[in-house]
Amino acid sequence: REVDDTFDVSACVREPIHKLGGVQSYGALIGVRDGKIVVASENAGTVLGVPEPRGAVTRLLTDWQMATLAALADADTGQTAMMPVELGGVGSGRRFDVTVHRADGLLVLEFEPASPAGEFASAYAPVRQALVRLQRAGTVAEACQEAVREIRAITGYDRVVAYRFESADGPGEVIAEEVAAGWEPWLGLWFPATDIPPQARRLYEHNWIRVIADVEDETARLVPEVLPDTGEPLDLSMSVLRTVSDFHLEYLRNIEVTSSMSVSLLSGGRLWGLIACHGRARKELSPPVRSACEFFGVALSLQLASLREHDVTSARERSRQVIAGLLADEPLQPAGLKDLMDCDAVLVRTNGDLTVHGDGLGPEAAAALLAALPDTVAGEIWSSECLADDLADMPEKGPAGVLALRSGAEGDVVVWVRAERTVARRWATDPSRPITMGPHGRRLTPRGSTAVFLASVRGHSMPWSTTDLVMAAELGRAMMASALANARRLSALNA
Ligand code: BLA
Repeated sequence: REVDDTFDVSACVREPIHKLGGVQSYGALIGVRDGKIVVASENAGTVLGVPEPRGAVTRLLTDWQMATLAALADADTGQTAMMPVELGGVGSGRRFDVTVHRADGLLVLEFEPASPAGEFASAYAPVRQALVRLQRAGTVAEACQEAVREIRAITGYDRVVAYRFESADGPGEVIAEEVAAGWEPWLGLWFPATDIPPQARRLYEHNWIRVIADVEDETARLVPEVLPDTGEPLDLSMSVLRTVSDFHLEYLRNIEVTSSMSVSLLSGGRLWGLIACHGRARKELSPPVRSACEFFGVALSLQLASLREHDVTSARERSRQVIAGLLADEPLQPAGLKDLMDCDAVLVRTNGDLTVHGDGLGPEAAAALLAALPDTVAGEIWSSECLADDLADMPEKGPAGVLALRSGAEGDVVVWVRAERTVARRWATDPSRPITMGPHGRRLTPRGSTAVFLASVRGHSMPWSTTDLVMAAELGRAMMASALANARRLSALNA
């Protein structure tokens, strides 16, 4: 008898992963308001080595320590604030690394076993050297490769990959990897969008690092379960010990991973990708090493931004020369426009006349496509690599991608089109099938390389590159300038 083992992904998307009401049990959390402990993880007494921490926080920490921690929480450095602390009152002499932030009007303190003295310095030195190497990287791939090598060296995880999203909520590709011998290589593999639900992606834009020490850990629940004033569990968005979604734990078990860490890579405040790390054994990263990784993620994000900037500048320089040659011919030659970038056809409409140059698009289909494109102002470009997703009234048999430049007033337009891409992607799992139970639970496992699933990308063209977009924008600028110059010449003649 067939068992229906398919799984409803919408459950995932709705899960409030920032309010699961618990922390990983290797550390303890307390939340303080007006000097009183309002909430604590059930293991706080055990971890801190004191009787149930309730009531006044001064029984644990001195006023001076609390003031310093509060100042740290408010310092707004953009990174996790942490300091070594020796307990003052009961439990005097016990040492912890305390990470601090504010949430729901509470000062939230997270205690982890003190890291060995000097660990910060020893984690920081290699990071400084790695930053220099990172800055020398000339491409995104090189920078990511340097980053995964470095993060693996400072943490010792078995697998470290750089994972880049195709779009904010889309699937992604492993673009760099450092992996222990005997682990299956993931470089070049695509993973479906559902592997990381949208609310997790939003969370990772604010909290840049998460460590899962042990997938078999028993969560330490927060007491009380809900805060009296909000009626909801404490918001753990910025917590470092936050307990993890069961769905994700099952995913990790299915790929035979016990510990993990991921660091956000951001571009303009949006999640661009992740450095994802996996370990076969349990692993608690000490706060100094965790901070070093977080810092490295920020540095890599900045380097990626500067590389993109550099790509844009050099594309702009190259395009100016090509475009100057193109505009020397009057009127503009469609063949020349088509050669500007890799495409299947180009449509040009000037003064109401439509020319199609290239393959795969008849005059009627071309006119239907132009009618469906959104209105933009002259000089502006609009692009899509999946018209079926991006256009409300997508004509029946159109191309998959377009790059449109409104080249003047009166509906003048240049449109480059691309057909559906034929290059297949290598998926770690069949993206078109429903999610089913893996050996340990509800998740298809990304399996061995023999099981890699090749699928063409339905409805998508090859993406438009930065160079393509810059080329079109520069052309728009040059055409406007030359139109303006012509108009001036005409009015001078008429005068
Ligand atoms: C979280 N999923 C994650 C995270 C990663 C992935 C990196 C971040 C947490 C972490 O650091 O471990 C997925 N890991 C990957 C991918 C690669 C990798 C794609 O190494 C490829 C290189 N996951 C599912 C399904 C659901 C799901 C079907 O596959 C929903 C039912 C949920 N994934 C899910 C949730 C989280 C998550 C809820 C958030 C976990 C948390 O932060 O609490």
